[in-house]
Amino acid sequence: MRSLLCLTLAFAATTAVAADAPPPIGSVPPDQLIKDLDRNGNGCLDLEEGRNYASRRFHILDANGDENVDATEAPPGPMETTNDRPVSLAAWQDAYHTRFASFDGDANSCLNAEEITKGRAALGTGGAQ
Ligand SMILES: [Ca+2]
Ligand SMILES: [Ca+2]
Ligand SMILES: [Ca+2]
Repeated sequence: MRSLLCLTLAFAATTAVAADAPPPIGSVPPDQLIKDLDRNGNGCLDLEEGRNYASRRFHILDANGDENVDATEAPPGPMETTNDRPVSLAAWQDAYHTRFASFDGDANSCLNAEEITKGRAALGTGGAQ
């Protein structure tokens, strides 16, 4: 958690979002992501492990508690899973699920560092974000 906290602080310093919000899941290095979020210790990021992180971040970003994250609470950015604003928790999670499935090359509902790296690279070349 220590390095994730450092990332959080670095992110907060460069943006206007809530200071205690964790960084977008897409901005955390793959090895770090698995190290920090692998609760069941199977060495990869399960759908639920990543979704819990994304959901927790949503609630922290939702400063006014209206169950939507708007552009003032979290401006769209290159590392965000979805740039839709305002976005509901359900839409936020749906975007995460879609992203997860596109990364999960062997369809075992768990992402290893290689799948995350490849998935992010594919997004970069595909121009999706
Ligand atoms: Ca896991
Ligand atoms: Ca809100
Ligand atoms: Ca997999």
